[in-house]
Amino acid sequence: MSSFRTTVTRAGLGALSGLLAGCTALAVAELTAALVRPAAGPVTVVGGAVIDRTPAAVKDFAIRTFGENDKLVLQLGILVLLGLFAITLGMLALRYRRAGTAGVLLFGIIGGAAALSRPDSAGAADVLPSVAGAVAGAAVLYLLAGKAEPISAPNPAEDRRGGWSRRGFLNAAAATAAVAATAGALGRVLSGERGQGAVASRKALSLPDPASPAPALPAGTQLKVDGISPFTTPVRDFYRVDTALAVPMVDAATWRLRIHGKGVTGPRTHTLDELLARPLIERDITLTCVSNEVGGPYLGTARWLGVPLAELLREAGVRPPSQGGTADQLVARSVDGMTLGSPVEDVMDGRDAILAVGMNGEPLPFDHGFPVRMLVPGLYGYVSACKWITDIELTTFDAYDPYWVKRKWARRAPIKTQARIDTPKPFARPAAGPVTIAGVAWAQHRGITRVEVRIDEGPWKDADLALQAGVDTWRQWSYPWQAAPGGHTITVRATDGTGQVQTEQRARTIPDGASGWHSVFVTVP
Ligand SMILES: Nc1nc2c(c(=O)[nH]1)N[C@H]1C(S)=C(S)[C@@H](COP(=O)(O)O)O[C@H]1N2
Ligand SMILES: [Mo]
Repeated sequence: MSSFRTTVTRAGLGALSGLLAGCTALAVAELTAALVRPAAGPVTVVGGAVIDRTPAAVKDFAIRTFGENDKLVLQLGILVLLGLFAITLGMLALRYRRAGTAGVLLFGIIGGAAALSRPDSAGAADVLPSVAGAVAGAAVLYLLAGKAEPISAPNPAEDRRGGWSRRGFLNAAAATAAVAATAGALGRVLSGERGQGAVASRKALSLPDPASPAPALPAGTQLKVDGISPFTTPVRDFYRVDTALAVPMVDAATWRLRIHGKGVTGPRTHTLDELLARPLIERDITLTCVSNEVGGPYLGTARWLGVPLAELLREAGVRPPSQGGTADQLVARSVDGMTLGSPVEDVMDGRDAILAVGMNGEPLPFDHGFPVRMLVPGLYGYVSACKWITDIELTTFDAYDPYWVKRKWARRAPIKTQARIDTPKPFARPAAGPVTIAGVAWAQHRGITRVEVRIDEGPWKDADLALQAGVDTWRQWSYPWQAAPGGHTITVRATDGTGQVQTEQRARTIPDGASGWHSVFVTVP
């Protein structure tokens, strides 16, 4: 009985020691990261390494299942796993003090290796947080495991429960918890301060007026239908897709963009002020993610303000392949090491490829790439829309595969023609009688010329089209339906500016974007 209780108590002590050691390790690591390199926190680097090694299909599943919470789920998963390992090591340490302690150090090595494997790794400095954390965690575990040893000296009964010194252990545990909490809080404050410079630089930024403003949207671009996506997506509703576990906080004052590589006769480095001093253009452009399923949410339209990219390239001596240029791929690189490759021909063919500084009238939000991101109308985001851009290298498709291409996504990915039903929602129960079916259709840089709706297996009927703002944006549509009682399948398809009807052929998002018709099932009671 008593020996059973002793066993349980000792297991609990081990678990507690392990958890405290784990918390200390994490807190010290995050504090060190805040001091030397915020991007090298252990959860960030391990999470980043996991993201980079996740097979495309699993990543696709994660985006589908957890949506924009995918990163939160990953981070929580890492913390839970770490917690379980810490508990195990703690219990091990009570029996084998050295082995348990060494286990904690092993985690430091894993964290350090993960940090070094990051594309934006700055080398040795990135290893420091994990190593410092592991050493602190190991020390704590060694200490606590010692305190939880059975003590042999005779002692007053109140000081002994099941053979261990209760007071000694509890004091040490409390001290450890206090140290971990302080280190963690300090790390928080420091990394918060790090971002302050970037936040201040964004606040101080006043966007110049565009030399070429976007035309005012004609009233007919926006249909008056409840439940339809607004033509311009508010920033707070704009989808976000990226691999950044910690959103890069870039200070506009120190930001630079370098343009170099094959066929560049005059390599350049631009500051933000230099870009802002140039004539800016303002354009409505619909951005779409290649991970968007048929009917999915990963697209949005914003009014972007920025520098025409082709002009910058021409000034640097770049020519498109059709004019004898030797580079056919433009690789954009972000401050966090992401690489995205676009065809030079597309960027320079006269379309509004831009380095954007503004989104819907405000400086780019940090989530969407502050201070500067790239956009190329007509191409999926992963081959064009580099956020937090800092480097443009001219190269060839033969010579270099950017991040997603290394992971089996297509080298070239023009956006596929798609239509989406926004209302009614799937499994809605609209009353019999007039029901307005409505949504958006997109085929960026080709435009939308027709949208058709089909009820059940009936004939295709033309939907009413909103005015087309331009070939680079989506177009709203609506269809007046007389709903009869029963279950109905509503299907939609679009035709693009080249006369091509949207294919019925179902394709997965991998490797170059989903295709097929969107349909919604509703029940009319
Ligand atoms: N630096 C960086 N830029 C990036 C990405 C990224 O992971 N890192 N993701 C790309 C992808 S896949 C898309 S769809 C768009 C999404 O832009 P948004 O988050 O502003 O909507 O950004 C692109 N630019
Ligand atoms: Mo994307």
